[in-house]
Order: sequence, then C-alpha cells, then structure tokens
Amino acid sequence: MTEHQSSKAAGTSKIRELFAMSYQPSAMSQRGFTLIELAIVLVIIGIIIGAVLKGQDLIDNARHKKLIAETKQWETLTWAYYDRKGRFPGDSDKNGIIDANVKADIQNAKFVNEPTVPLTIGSYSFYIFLGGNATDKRNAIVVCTTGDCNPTSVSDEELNYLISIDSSIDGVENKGTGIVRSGTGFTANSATWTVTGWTVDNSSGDWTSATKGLLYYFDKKP
Ligand SMILES: [Ca+2]
Repeated sequence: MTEHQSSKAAGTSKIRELFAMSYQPSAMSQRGFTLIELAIVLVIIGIIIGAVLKGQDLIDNARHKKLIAETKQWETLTWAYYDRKGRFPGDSDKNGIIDANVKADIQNAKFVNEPTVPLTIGSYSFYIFLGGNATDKRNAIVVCTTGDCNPTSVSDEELNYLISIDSSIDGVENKGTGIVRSGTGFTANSATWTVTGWTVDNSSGDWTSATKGLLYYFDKKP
C-alpha cells in the first residue's frame, strides 16, 4: 500500500466514523425533557392560544360594530327622509305608521349611502327593515336573520350580533326592556323592506334563541 493509498483509507474510515456518529442518538435526546423545558413549552402554547382567541375576539367585535353601525345608519336615513318629506319612508298615507313600500321610497330619495339588504357580515346575513305597528302606534327598525323574519332557528353567533345592538343602544342586554327588544313573530316583506306587524317579547331577561329578530323603537319609547 502506498502512502497515498493508506492516507485515503484512513480518510474513508474517518468519514464512516463521522457518518455513524451522526446517526447515533445523542445523549441530549435520550434524556428527555426536564420539567422546566415542559413548563416553557406549555407557556408558549398558552401564549399562542391566547393570541388566537384574542384575535377572534377582535374580529367578532369589529363585525358586531359593523351591524350596529348599519342599524344606526338606518335610523339616520329614516330621520333624514322625514326631514325632507315630512313623513317616514313607507308611510305614504302620512298617518305616522310605516306600512307601505320602504324600499321604493328610500331608493327614490337617492341617498348617497343607500342601505344594502341583506347585509352580509362574515358568514352571516342580516335583513334590516322598517316597520310599523298600527295597534300600539309605534315604528321600529327590525333586524332579522332571514328575509321573512321567521328563521327556524337563530344560532348563538347570530344571537350575539342582536345582543350587541341591544347593549350598544340600551346600555344593557335585556330582551324585554329599553327601546331595543326581542320580537317573537313578524310579518315582513323582503321585496319592500317593510314589516307590517310584530309580536314583541316584553318580559325582562336574557336574549334566547326563541327570538325571531330585533325591534328598535327609534321614534317612540315603549
Ligand atoms: Ca333591550
């Protein structure tokens, strides 16, 4: 064997040795995790989960605010219309009760910020209408989750949207007090954006999925 060959052989065996070493489980991985390492990992996981939940909270909040803003926009628009025409949109006979074509009146008025019906926020759609109740001579802005204001069920998320309007306007969440209340039945027409009748739940308490929609008495306190 020449000197060159022997040094080459030595080199090869050195490489084999390193190669074998790299596949040996290290002392580090054999000893497992210490309690402190586990604690650190748990704290980091906690921070990540906290950040994700906080992020979801912020998104929900922003979405709720959008529906609140849209409801208030309807109120502004209704009074702006009243200023201009001396009556509410949908009150063509001027008896103070909204019962005719709200959509036609609003579209004819050509407002810069015309409302969108339905309003889609995230994966939910909300129908905001105007209506009157001839029996108790009161008008309301109605917020529902379906075009006929008669949903088979209202999900917890949808309920939270309605509750956020109540707490924003009334200052407290209560389905049967204040100027924002829960409706348990509506006669609604999505083609005219008009509600011509409703049953209101005047019993004080928390909002439940029994609601069919929200009533906001914007013109007269109950
Ligand atoms: Ca209320």
